[in-house]
Formats: sequence, structure tokens, C-alpha cells
Amino acid sequence: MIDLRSDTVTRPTDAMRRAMAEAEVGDDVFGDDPTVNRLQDRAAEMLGTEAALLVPSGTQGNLVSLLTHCGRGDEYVVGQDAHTYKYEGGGAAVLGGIQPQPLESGPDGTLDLERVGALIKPRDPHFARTKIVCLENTCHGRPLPMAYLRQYAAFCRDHGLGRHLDGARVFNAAVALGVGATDIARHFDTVSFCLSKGLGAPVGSVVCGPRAFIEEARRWRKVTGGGMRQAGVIAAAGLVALDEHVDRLAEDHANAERLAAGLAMIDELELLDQQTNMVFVRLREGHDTGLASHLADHGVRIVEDDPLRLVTHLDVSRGDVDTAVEAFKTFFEFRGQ
Ligand code: TLP
Repeated sequence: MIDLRSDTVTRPTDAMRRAMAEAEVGDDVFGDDPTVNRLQDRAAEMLGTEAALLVPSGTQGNLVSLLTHCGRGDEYVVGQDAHTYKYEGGGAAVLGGIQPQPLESGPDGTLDLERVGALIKPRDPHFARTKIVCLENTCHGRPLPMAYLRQYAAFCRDHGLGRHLDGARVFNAAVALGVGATDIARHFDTVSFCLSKGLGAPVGSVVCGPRAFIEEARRWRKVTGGGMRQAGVIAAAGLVALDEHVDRLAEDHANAERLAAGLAMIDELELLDQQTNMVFVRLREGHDTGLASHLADHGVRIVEDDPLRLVTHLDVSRGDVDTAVEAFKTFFEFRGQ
């Protein structure tokens, strides 16, 4: 199957499976799993932070970050469509008593800083305490503009607000912009990124930040059930992902561009956007429930949605992209007969 549902669907490579089988392990709750420690050191080095913490998922990375930044009755400002706000079960509010203050983000994934300023609550017992502003990068595949990150960081400093990045796909952003991940990360106090998306590891995310923050985040990871034991087995695959799969993200981006160009040739489809490894298209006639099953019959998996989000990754080759475009074409040809 050519699986375009997400970049979360990749299977571990042979190199990863070998590294996992051979991983030297300890008990990470005691902090003595050497492979986890190596991964954390490497992640901190790649993001330019003092320390890092391996967590089971991106959702937990954001959750422990929020629990560490904010206390009960604090507030985080976040995009209305941000994963942290919309797709994480309200975890920060449910488990931390942390109130979200969502606002509409711009088409490029930025939050209007003037509007954020207007949302900061006065220090008064009536209000939650506005504590941090969260961004997402990439946001729906779009890398946040570097100039915006500088403005955002200055704004947060001026207002005494913390800065957290849901950088699930921060390496896609860095590769697309031709900058280092450190150039992005330096505008934030903390960054959480996923090993299990475009980087191709089977499981795991990493929270990066100052040493004292990471120590406190370790506590919240344990509280939320994320203290893993011989997690070196997971970390070993993460190390392969960091060593071998960062630069190659450019191939996924080129494949997404090819997919977008192919789909744009189909009259019945409207190409809405393509950046990094994501393509967004809409059926001009509206939502059609037959498409996903037709594609599945032709070996292509998508999530039926409006618009459609198609994601390229390690397990999608250039040839697969051409096969997928053909499968879309035949759907409309069959219907036209
Ligand atoms: N995103 C998944 C779905 O949940 C939508 C996907 O297929 O894209 N931050 C961002 C920006 C994400 O896109 C995701 C997952 C997460 C955090 C959460 O990561 P996991 O799934 O590891 O908890």
C-alpha cells in the first residue's frame, strides 16, 4: 500500500530494527539507560538546548511541556487549529488545570502578535495568568517564517511570556528553509519534536530545553505515566532517525511537490497548498465518499476528508507518487464514463 494518510505510518528501516535489536539498555526511570541518554544528548545538541527528554509521543511531549511551563490557573495562548489545542484531548486543561486561550492563526501558521497582546490578561484575581505562547512548526506543512520567529521571541520577552514550540515536524521546517534546527529552536524556551513522523522512527518524541526545565519535565513525564524502563530499544531507532533521516526529508518535499503537480493536472481537483511534505487538495464537486475506496483498490491509502491532506514520507517513493496520481486519474475517468 502507498500510504498517504500521514508521515506517522512509516515502518522502521532494517538499520533501525538492527539498532533496536542490539541496543544497550538500562532502566531509564533510574536514568541509566545509556542509549536513551545518548539520544537525549544528541537531540539537545541538534536543537542547541542544554538538555532533552525522550517521551513516548508528541502529545505527551506537549503535555509535559505545558505542565512544566504552567501551573493550575495559568493560561497558554495557542492557535485555534493547533495540534496542542485541538487534537490532544484538552490534556493541559484536563490534567493540569491550564486554561487554553485559542485564537485564529494566519494562513502561514503565525499568530498575530497584536491580537496576542490584546489577549494577555491583567494580573487580577478575576483572570487566569497568561504564561506562555505556543506555536507549531511546521503548521499544516508550512514552515513558520524566520522573521516572524524573531518578532515572536522579542514580543514574548517584552511581555514576560514563555515560548513553547510544538515542533513535531521542526526538521521539515529547517530542511525546507535551508536553516539549522538550532536557528529555529533558539527563538523558543522549549521545543518538542517527533521522531515518529518524517524522521521515520516507530515511536518517540523529544522535549528539548534548559536543564532545570527538563528535570521538572521528567517529573511530569513520570506523573503522566511516560516513565519507560528499557527504553533504549526505542531510543536506538531514534538515533538512526537523527543520524540518517534528517537531510533526506528534502526527498519527501520533492515528492510532495511532484504529487501536487500531478494532481493539479486533474480538472476535478483543486490544489489548495503544498509545502514541505504535505499536499492539500479539494474535490471541486465536494466531498466524495467513493474516492478513498477506489484508491484503496488501487493500492493507495488516504483519509477521506475535506480538504484531503496527503503526506509523503520515507515509505513513499517517486514512483509511488506517480502511481498515486494515476489512481486519482482513473477515479475520475471511471466516473466520467
Ligand atoms: N499528528 C497526527 C494526527 O494527530 C493529526 C498527524 O497525522 O499529523 N503535534 C503535531 C503538529 C502533530 O501533527 C501531531 C500528530 C502531534 C503533535 C502528536 O504526536 P503523537 O501522535 O506522537 O502524539
